[in-house]
Amino acid sequence: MKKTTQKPSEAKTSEVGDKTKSQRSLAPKPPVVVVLGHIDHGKSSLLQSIKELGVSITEKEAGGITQHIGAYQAEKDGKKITFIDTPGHEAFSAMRSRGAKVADIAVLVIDIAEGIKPQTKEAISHIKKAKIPFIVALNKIDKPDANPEKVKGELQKEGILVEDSGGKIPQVLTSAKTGQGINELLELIILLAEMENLKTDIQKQGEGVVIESYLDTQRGPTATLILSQGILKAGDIAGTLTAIGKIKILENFQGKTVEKVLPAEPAIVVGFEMVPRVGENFKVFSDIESAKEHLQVEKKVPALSFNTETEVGSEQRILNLILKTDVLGSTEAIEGVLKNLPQEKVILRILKSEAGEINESDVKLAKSAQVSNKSPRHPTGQAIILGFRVKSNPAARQLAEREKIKIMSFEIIYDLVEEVRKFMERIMKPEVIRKDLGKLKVLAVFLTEKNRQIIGGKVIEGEAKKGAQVEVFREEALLGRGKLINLQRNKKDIERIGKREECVMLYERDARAEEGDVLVVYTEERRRGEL
Ligand SMILES: Nc1nc2c(ncn2[C@@H]2O[C@H](COP(=O)(O)OP(=O)(O)OP(=O)(O)O)[C@@H](O)[C@H]2O)c(=O)[nH]1
Ligand SMILES: [Mg+2]
Repeated sequence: MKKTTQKPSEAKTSEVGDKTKSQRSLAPKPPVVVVLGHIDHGKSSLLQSIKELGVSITEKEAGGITQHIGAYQAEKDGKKITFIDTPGHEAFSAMRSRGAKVADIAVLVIDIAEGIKPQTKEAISHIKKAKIPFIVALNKIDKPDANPEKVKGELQKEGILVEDSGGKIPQVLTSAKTGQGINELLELIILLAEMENLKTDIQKQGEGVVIESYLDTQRGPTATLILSQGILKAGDIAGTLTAIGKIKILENFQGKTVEKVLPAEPAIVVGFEMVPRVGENFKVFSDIESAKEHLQVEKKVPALSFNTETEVGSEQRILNLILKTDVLGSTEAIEGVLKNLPQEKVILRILKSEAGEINESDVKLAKSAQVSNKSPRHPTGQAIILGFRVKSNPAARQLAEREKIKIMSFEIIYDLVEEVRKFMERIMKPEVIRKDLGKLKVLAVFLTEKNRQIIGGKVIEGEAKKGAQVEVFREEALLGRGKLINLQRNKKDIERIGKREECVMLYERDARAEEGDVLVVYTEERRRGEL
């Protein structure tokens, strides 16, 4: 790898301006490495193969799909590296972008048999925006159809010249399956980190980013933080723009209680009074008052829910949703995909979306939405509760059963979105397709009851069919509509009758037909619409 890969090192170290004061406390900082790439290209598997470094990195994932940012620390030859695993599913763009923002270095993982895919391109743009150096890992080199040259060509089209093609971006051929290239990848990361000369000031006020957060039912608001400078200790007061609190529990990424964490060490923190938002910066404050001030001064945070006040057209229906997820990152990702579902015919209205298990108040909210929203435009008042990787507590389940509120739980984001789509289609107004069959002239009316008539008629155009709809016209004017309940010819029931034939009809109607009227016969087919 050539030295030119380097970018100015100050950009990622803490502060440049007050060097003289802080130079003495500058300490080397382990690199934070974000692993990015298209879904299933092997990001988590690569991290899994790094576990020889003494750390088990991947947890069990639903369907083998990463739906979280996972932060882990590994060690190679006594040097620490922090890895951030990101999901490759298209829904998690925000997580990928955030991952790139907090990292010093990126690893772009590409399945060498598949080549560049949409989320590979997206990852490239996040890396470029974050202006961080990166390494291309051409993964799955063990596959028989691996074609490094083709992928390098594709990379070139994206403006990425790897070293093998005479460029400056280091690349490595890897296989998470055989372990090939893993050591080389780690060495490249360490080399790149050394060239970056990553330094941090640990005497400064602790500062960093919230990379994940959720509400733990037992422990309360819980967040995963990564420090960029300073030290974070148990008992410290920490604050973001939306949440403050005293750190009651401080754990490392393995869930072990620790006294303090240093920059680049992922920390799990319990003690915030509210769940902080993912992606927010946090700071350590000397006292709760200054943390509160920070909270009040910059409290401009965009609301999470959407479509709460949408204008509803008469042809549109509404589906009310309550979304409960494991972590706020998931909430954000799911809202993102739901927003992208076509909503011309059915509007999604998210009444509430938050991290935490499904409880009774969610069911009550769903119930009240059903009752208060019932209207011709919203005939069912439908409100459903969607759980993503969370449980519903027993009381909530019982109440939901009693109140007939649907709770659905999912482990995989695709499944959730598909189910919502199906639900939307189910409550959509069906499309009515009219097919004109023919015309009949009324020759005689034999019997007239309250809303039925027995009529004799002749087909003057097309045909008529038992069960078909009719419109009654008198001198071009539409009088009303009805239905052909029965058809008879020569006193025998028949199914249909053709042109110029005569028949006797049992007609059920809202308009009384007379001799000389014309009946237009048609059928209506109701089709479940598509979004
Ligand atoms: N043959 C082969 N298969 C691999 C390799 N790396 C990963 N896989 C397989 O590819 C599939 C996806 O791997 P993951 O590690 O879950 O991919 P990912 O990029 O983390 O996927 P997301 O997190 O969902 O974006 C799994 O079935 C792995 O076993 C490799 O080097 N060689
Ligand atoms: Mg993964």
